[in-house]
Amino acid sequence: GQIVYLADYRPTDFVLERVDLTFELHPTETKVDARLIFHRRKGTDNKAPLVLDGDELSLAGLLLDQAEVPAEQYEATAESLTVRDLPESAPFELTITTIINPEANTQLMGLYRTGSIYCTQCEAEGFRRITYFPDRPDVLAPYTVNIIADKAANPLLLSNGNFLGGAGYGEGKHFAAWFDPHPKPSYLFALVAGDLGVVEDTFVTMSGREVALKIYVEHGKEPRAAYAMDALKRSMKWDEERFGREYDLDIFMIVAVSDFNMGAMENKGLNIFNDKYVLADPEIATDADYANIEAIIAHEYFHNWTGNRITCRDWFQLCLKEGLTVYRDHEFSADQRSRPVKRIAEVRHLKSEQFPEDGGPLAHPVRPTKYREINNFYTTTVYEKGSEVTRMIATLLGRDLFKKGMDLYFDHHDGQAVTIEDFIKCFEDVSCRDLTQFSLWYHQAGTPLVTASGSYDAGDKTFTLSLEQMVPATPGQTAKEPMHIPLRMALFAEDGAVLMPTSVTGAELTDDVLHLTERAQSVVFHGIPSRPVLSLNRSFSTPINLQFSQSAKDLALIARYEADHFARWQALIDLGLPNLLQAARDARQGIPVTCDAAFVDALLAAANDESLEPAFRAQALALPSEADIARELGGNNDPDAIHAGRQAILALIAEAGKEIFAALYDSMQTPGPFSPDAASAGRRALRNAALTYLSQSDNAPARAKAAYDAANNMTDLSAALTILAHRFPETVEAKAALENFHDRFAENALVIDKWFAIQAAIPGAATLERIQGLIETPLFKRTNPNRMRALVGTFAFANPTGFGRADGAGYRFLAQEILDIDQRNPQLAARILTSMRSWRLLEPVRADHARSALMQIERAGALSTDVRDIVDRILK
Ligand code: B3K
Ligand code: ZN
Repeated sequence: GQIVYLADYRPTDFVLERVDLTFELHPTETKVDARLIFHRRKGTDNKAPLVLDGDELSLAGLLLDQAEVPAEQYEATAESLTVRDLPESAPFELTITTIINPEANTQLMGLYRTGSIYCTQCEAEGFRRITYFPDRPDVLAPYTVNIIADKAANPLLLSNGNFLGGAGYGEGKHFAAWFDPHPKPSYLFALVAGDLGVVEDTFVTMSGREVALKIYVEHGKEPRAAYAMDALKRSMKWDEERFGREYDLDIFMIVAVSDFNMGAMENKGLNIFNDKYVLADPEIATDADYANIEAIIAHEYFHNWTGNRITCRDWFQLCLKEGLTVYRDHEFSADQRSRPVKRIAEVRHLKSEQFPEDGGPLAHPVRPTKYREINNFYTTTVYEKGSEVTRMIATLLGRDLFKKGMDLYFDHHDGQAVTIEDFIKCFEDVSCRDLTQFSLWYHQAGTPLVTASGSYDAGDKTFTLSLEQMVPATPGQTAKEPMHIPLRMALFAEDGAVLMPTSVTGAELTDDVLHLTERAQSVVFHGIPSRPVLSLNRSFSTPINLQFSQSAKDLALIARYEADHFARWQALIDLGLPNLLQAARDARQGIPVTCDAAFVDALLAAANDESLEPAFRAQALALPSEADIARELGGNNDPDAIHAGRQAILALIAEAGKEIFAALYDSMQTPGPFSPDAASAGRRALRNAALTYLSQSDNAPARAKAAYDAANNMTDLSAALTILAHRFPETVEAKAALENFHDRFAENALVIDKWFAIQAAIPGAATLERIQGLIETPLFKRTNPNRMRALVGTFAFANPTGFGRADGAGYRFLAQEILDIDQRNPQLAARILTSMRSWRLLEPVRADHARSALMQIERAGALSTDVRDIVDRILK
């Protein structure tokens, strides 16, 4: 685990011209012949040896221009292959033979087995587990891939690019050849072999080319791939219309597998997916699953241009492809569904995942400058904050110039491996705006805190807004520079009308975007006839913490009149949050919890407002989570008090809104056959939110049980089960429903994951024992990442009272699990361990327990680099 620094980047000494791979597949002894054609890069040292990367490899043969290489000319270890005395200018061909064991590959990086399928995962550094190679993203070449395998077991032989041909190969074997003409880095290589079913379709591109679309899934599950196929076609169309991007091969394939370390992978022409993000039908998938499938299918498809055609020069530039591609998939979903509701969901996610990362020991810039394990940098900062930064560029430039900048980027850098600086320059070139200060968003970690206060002068008819910004210190970065912060805003009169200033001094205002660029700025709005109500950071135009005290009256006005529905939702949250924080404090002191009527009234008004879409009303009713409240409280936190306080507020709202919720529960039915569209999903979300409140005021499981019995789709079924299990875990109703769910779906791994996850999230200290019991059940599979995330991951990430029980047993349990998982799958272990990142915000007794558990991990002998890196940083 050496530290890698951005500053050390230099191009390779050798240029790779072509790659020709031959795989003879075997479960435990797969033979790989890699024929690589190189030439020495002009202007580099004529004597430099060629050094290739490896990981757990052993060399079985080495030829230079078809001749055996003498032992003294090379050196091979598990981690590298060094070849000396290579031609000074002529191209040469190196043939490297390795024998690898897919069955033994439990890391799920490189070539591995999932069930009886062979599949690969190469990003970031998995290709070096297949053969010795210059395994870095700035080495691009066209690939030919030949696959030889037993025909009966592997009728399907797939790789990147276009199919060249196939034939029998004797002894019950066959082979297939693929050619990918688009030069690509090794991390985009993929191979799949096995026996799978397929769903087929076609897409005609904007220039009239027909592309074959294929989604491969387990036999018998083909109908469950229909929604993914539909999402794929919509994505292809959208990318043509919105970004002018056309697909570039004759075939686009997606393969769904059950064992996968993350969501999906954008390999050129051959995306490999966690089957959780492909398979759906009303019986097994929730509305959230459908939305995730749509977003991830789109995301991986969009990578074809943002990531594959134009890739990263080095892994420090990861946000170049990830931040941009998340931005693109967010925009896609916003166009396909409701834009404000999508924005609300994004901001909820950003605040609950990225803000804690940015405010804790794992904080790092969107474009980091050093890493010990690159797999630990596939973070919500790189992805989601990276997307927000891209969104801000679009906000600063406006839609047209942003489009121009993107076009220039595609034009200028197609086929290249580039940097964030290259990306930013395209937008500077088209807009003539200097983005130097703006670039700090890529380089400075930490969530900026903006403090705002306003004052109205009736005599002058001016409204003065004082703004201050502060970027908190983060690991390795103590002093920060002021950032360029684009704040969308509007001023409203008492009657909800928009007030337009006659002029503005003290800051640039373009349309509704106010540019905060100094540490402190005083902005004067002239010609304001009456005291305005300020709506600041509309649409969450910038990812900041905003400190701005507004009266409940002003917030209620925004919640009622803002044209920007995101801002309405934010106003409701701002009304509610102080109540939730006070409730947590009161619960801790044993004081009865109360709640402002202004908040309850505004919330119920929104819930009952038929002019608003149901999905929005459901978002309003979903209070900030316990983790959100903990973050806002900021330290010395007691998860039990936070839970009790929040429950008390829920009960007060439930009581006040009884009639409204009962009426909503009846009126929000979705008659007719199930449809996963956004409007129907919104009705279900609102109805299930109403059910949650009704069960609270009933304080009895009957209604949820009836809902469980009546449910005809997974959204309603799992919502009812969640209420039963979380609110009434010890009742016969809950127990029967859990058992029923288990028996009904025992054959369906993705649904059983929900069964595990719902139980892992049951609040309270008793859940740990339940989990220990679940681990012993036959359905628990330690080797399956989805199952581990469902049980152990959900417990650690989404159960503050259970995981954080006062005696520290939850943390000790996690430490044991991490050490165990790490033996097989370091990436998974490291990811789940990040659930401990906010341990310093706990009250002293729990914090002590958490620290001891972390130290137990740190002291363990053979830790992977992945876990070592995370535990060291969390403890620092
Ligand atoms: N690029 C992959 C993630 C790879 C993670 C490697 N540890 C999926 C995606 O972001 O689309
Ligand atoms: Zn991605």
